[in-house]
Amino acid sequence: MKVLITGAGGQIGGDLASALKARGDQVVATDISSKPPDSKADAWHHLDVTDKNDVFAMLRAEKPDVIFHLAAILSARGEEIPQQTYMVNEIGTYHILQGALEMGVRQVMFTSSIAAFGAGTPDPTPDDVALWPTTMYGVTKVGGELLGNYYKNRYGLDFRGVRYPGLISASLPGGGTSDYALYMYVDGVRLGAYEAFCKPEARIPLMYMPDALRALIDLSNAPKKNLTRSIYNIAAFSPTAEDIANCVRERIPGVSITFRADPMRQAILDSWPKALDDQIARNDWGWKPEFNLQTMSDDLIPKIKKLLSES
Ligand code: VAH
Repeated sequence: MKVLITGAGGQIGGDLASALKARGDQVVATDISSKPPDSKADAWHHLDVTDKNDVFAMLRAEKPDVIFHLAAILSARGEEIPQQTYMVNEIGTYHILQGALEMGVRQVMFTSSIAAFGAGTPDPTPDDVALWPTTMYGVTKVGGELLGNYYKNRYGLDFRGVRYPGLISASLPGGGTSDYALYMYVDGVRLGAYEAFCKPEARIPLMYMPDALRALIDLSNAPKKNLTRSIYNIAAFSPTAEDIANCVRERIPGVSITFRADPMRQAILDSWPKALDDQIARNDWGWKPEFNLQTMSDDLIPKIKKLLSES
């Protein structure tokens, strides 16, 4: 099967390309950035999703069976450039959906986020609550969910997606508010110290990248008749920032992890759910995480050491 990834240069994209290659797909990676040296994709093309002609020409030329649409500016960076974030995230998603429809792409996979939720949701937060995000990133994720669902209901496009927690992987952080968690590991290894931009008690849903990739691929493969909705909550664990710091301290002797909350980013974290109810994903397509905070930490730290030794 031929798959096309947008935003392939981001945190998810590189690992997703490797996972799709491993299952035998032909992988066309696209991004506004240049191909990373370790990319496993079969092809890499420059693609600006805000340029409709660019998107349509790419889809016409490549004719993918499935698009994994990852291209987005994340929450914290998005608050610095909200108008550009709208163009990339919202208008870019419209171009992908309309292009998929016109070029006969079989399926579009969409990566939404816990950022689609606003403050005051139930704990744990179910799939269907009022969505009042406080970030432009969150607004565009809600918009993408609703637009994709429209294309599914109006035109029959096979549109599916997950609401990702904060994702943690052996990669360098990229403008996300959930990156305080990843920085604890990366700077803990790199510098032996990290001052987190959140409070010790900050708590949001988090997930290890191998679980995140498996969720997206399993949902893509799930029989359509089993699915009761387009977009699904998926969850793994919801530790406090202090819990994560203790995990790192147990594994990196002498590491210093301290806290100095940045009001803007702490406010974003406070607006997100503390935990998700993902029972519908478990019922519809058998979702179940395999990593918890401890097993993730055991697997992640050696991978970060290898990543930093090679950079
Ligand atoms: C962000 N990593 O921080 C992303 C994610 C749940 C947060 O969507 O913006």
